[in-house]
Amino acid sequence: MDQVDLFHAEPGSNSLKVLQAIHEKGVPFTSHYINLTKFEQHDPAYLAINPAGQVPALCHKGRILTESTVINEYIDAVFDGTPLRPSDEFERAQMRIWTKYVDEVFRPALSFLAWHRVIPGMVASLSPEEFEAKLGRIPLREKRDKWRLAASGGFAEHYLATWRFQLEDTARRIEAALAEGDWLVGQAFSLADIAVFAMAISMPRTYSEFVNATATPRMLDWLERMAARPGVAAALAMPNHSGLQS
Ligand SMILES: N[C@@H](CCC(=O)N[C@@H](CS)C(=O)NCC(=O)O)C(=O)O
Repeated sequence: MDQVDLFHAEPGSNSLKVLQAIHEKGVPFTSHYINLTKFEQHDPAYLAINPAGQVPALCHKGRILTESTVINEYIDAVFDGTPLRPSDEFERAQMRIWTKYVDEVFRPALSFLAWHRVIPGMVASLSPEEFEAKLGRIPLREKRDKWRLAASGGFAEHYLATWRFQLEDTARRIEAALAEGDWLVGQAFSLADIAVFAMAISMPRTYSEFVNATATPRMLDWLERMAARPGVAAALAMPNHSGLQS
């Protein structure tokens, strides 16, 4: 089997998404760790790999792919091993509805709320000049705006309430899907489980008010079954150099 190079951060969020697919498929890979707390994603050497300055990025046969959802479909299409996409086209579409939802709703809501908690503290340790210098290295304008907003006292309550509602609604959707079977789509583990798990893993800890044994028993059981899968367990066991938790 060909080998790939994977540029990634801790086993959390979008990096965990791709690490799970790689380990589940058994794809041989070289790990290139990018330390986000040291802003290594904005180093010129990494920007040459992904000009957006974000992880993960995959290199296969000298060609680079970005976007975790797209990378995972590519890995499943190109490499042998357990299929991670349903063969039935309707179920495959259902899988994509989950991965699209993760990218467009679930992950942004989680991410904005985490920024709201963490960024003001990080920025407080920088002088205004250091802050501007860090911002100047960020290639994506929306990322620079997100930093500025989070640093200037945080996001408006209206947005915070919307993101909290979206997370609670996500927990309800996961619980409802798992009433139909052991996995999110059809009767088999798929990229839908991988994408949702990468984001939901920390929710029993960070959002215990609505992810708990009373409100979401099936989701808790699914999180445990996911973490016990050998491929997922191997992804979770990847080093966490910075101590960041997803
Ligand atoms: N749409 C991209 C998003 C990638 C992304 O947001 N990566 C985060 C880590 S989970 C990152 O690199 N953050 C650092 C930064 O943007 O400076 C994907 O799915 O791969």
